[in-house]
Amino acid sequence: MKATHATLLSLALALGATTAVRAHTDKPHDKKPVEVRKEQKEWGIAGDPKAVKLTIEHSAKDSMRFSRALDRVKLGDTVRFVIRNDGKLMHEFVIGTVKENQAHAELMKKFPNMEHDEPYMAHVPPGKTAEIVWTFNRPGEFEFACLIAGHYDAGMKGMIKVSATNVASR
Ligand SMILES: [Cu+2]
Repeated sequence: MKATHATLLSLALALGATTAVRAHTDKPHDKKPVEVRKEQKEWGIAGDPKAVKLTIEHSAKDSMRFSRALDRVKLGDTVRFVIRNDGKLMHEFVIGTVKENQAHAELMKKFPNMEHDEPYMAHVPPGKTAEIVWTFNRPGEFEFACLIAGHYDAGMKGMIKVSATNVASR
């Protein structure tokens, strides 16, 4: 048992203890979790960086807009989203269904300091860049949005269309 414990401990240290046991701390979520939970969602699943097919860049602006309002991807594609914050405010990029994002945005209004971090979210401080690697293994129309209180309602969102057939352009 001792050996197992020591092994786990050294593993935790190797991974970075703060990220390994990162559940509900007071730390700002500026670090990517080391261990990505691969949980199937309606809008896909956390992707493997080695499987990236396509990189989509977004710029987040204080005008409460992203630089793109529509992304088209193909079913099965693993996409690297690179989100640059060109504003002076904190922004984020959260992928989900419209319903999920709306519910989440409401929650963020009630609890503006709510801790949330998932593989389909990026929290991007001003001047910084963050990435999400996501595999779209479900067809449909999804949404990317900034769920910071007030930003979603101001229109800081866009669509991701995942088509099962070939798309002519993106
Ligand atoms: Cu925002």
